[in-house]
Amino acid sequence: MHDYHIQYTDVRKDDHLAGYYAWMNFKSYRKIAAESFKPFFERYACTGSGLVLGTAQKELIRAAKEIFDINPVRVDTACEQPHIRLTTENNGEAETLPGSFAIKTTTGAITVTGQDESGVLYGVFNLIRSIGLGQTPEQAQKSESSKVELRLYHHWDMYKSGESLVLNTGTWAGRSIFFKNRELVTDDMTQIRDYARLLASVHINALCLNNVNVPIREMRLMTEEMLPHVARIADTLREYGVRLFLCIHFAAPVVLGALGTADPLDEGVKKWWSDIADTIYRYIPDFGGFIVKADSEGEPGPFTYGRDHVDGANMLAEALKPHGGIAIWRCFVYDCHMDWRDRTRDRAKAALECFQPLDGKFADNVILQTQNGPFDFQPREPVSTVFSGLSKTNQAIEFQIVQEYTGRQTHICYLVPLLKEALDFDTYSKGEGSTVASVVDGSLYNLPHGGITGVSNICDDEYWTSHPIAQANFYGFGRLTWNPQLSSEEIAREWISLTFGHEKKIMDILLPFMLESRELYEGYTAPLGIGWMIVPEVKYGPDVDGYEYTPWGTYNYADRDGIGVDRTKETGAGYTMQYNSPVCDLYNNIETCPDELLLFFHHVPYTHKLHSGKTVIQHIYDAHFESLDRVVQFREEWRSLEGLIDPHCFELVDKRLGMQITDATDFRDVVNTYFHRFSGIDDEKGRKIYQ
Ligand code: GCV
Repeated sequence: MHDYHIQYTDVRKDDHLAGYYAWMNFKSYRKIAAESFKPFFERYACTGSGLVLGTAQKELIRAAKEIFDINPVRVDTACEQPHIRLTTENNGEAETLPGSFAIKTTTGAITVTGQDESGVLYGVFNLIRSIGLGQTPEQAQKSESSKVELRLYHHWDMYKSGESLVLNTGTWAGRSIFFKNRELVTDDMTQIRDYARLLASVHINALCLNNVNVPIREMRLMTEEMLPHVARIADTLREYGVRLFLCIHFAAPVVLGALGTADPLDEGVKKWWSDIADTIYRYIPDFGGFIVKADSEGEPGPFTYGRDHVDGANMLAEALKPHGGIAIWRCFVYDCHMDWRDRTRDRAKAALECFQPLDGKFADNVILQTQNGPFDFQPREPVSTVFSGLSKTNQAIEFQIVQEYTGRQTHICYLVPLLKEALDFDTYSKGEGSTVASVVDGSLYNLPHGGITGVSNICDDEYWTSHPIAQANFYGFGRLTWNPQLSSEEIAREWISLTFGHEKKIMDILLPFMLESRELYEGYTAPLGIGWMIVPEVKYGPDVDGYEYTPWGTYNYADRDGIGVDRTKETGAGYTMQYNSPVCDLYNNIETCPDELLLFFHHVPYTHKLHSGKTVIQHIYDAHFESLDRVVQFREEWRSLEGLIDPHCFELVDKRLGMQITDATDFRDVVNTYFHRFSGIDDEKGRKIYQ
């Protein structure tokens, strides 16, 4: 059997190629930089002081040197010669939301005004990005702010990272940058600082260090034993305005504290957590807070003590409150011991059923964090109904940027279109226009907190993300957290230009493929919203029945006549009814249900006609053949870029495309043969389907 475990890339720290600096390789901007910027970069002035403002100056100086070969001189603000002026004195130039900035160009100065120090840093990064995009000082002018308060990248990293990367033992991207040789990094912070720089460049302002599943060693991150080390990481992130969060284990008072209980209403337990919070804030004064996976997939939670999620979350929130911290409570709560024989129960319904009755009861420093879809980061899922069903609780959306289920950093799968679909989705909670973006930024219901979080795809390799093109997912995630209105194409264009330069041929070849790539991955893996046709545990490689008779609740119910899960009101599990009108009817009605989600909501015969005009079975065959063919074609196109792309990157991508083709061929043949055997229906185009 093919080995579907993670394929590492080399770690070549000696060789700081463009890959390491990613889209922030200022030297590569030289070719395109407008000369008219040069006089401004001769001098700079800065009003105010502080750690992050210091970073903003360093980045400005670095850009001057690396792009223009200039060592800028510091001047005072009265300077009459051209200069760049950084200031936190915001007299209406910038908005007032944290991180807001404005860039204004006059003949004498380019002024970067920040509402706060982070605002100045973001403004500087925007100014430099404009240079990398070939804009002029006039075109660089802008004023930006973000309604999304929490923009968090979540490292599902563990001590065991790099040892054995199967379920729950590491990051799905590769080796951790924080835990090396089974220890937390405590000495040289260079790589972490370089990483913080990338985070801030796309305005991510928070990072969680450890996996949501928290074994005992990770539990100790919040204790005196480990906090001095954790604080060093927090100190480094702080230079770039990034706050640190930690995942906690709900039963820590029992495991670490030797209390007999972790009951959230027990006074001893409350005090234990409050002491923990006090200790953390002594080491990390701007600590962001806790992220909690409770009563989920075997992780303990309040249910053990007959309490509910409100009791659990509010107890932690109370401990954090005096310090300004937040408790992020995950809604990934479902029964993972389901019986495939029992069709009355549906995992998709679990999160809303669990949390809707609790709406309005959470403390105001609790955020409920829900995955974009009701299952678990499949290449295609409808948007979770939790965003449609709560109105009195702070909410965040959780995306998976690491490609656990979308090609394991081996396939090119540009995820921004998937993210956009979820953020743009109209919940109709307050009538038309009630988008998920407006739910999670708190604006729809005027709630104090909200956020967009992503499971990080960062690992310890020369490109940070194993696959060089997967950097676009990191970049795109950050750009969208700051501004959910940006388009997938806009973001891809920026990333390609900043990473590969301005050669038209690169854009012409790479851009269309990136924009198609998620649908291609979907095309040769699982059809029409069904998901889960993968090898369990490794979550990669074809296995149509891999999850079919498991307790995970992730079934396709394929038989000789048809496929799909009936989630309708009339004859199925009724998940469609968790959506607001008119979405519930759209999905419930087989006539109006969009093709790409048909099998998520309906069980249909293989001969059912899609809106596309194809039958379901023909769609399955076509999608598997054509998606693979497109990847093969793209590899040829990529090869025509030789000489235009850094040779090492060129080869690495080429090699990974080879792996993508091999694995997509496996998917094509296994999935097509499976359904051909079941349905007995031939491909109308007569292509090879193995028997
Ligand atoms: C970190 C799924 C994933 C796990 C993940 C879990 C979660 O089960 O496979 O890797 O755990 O979801 O999101 O909590």
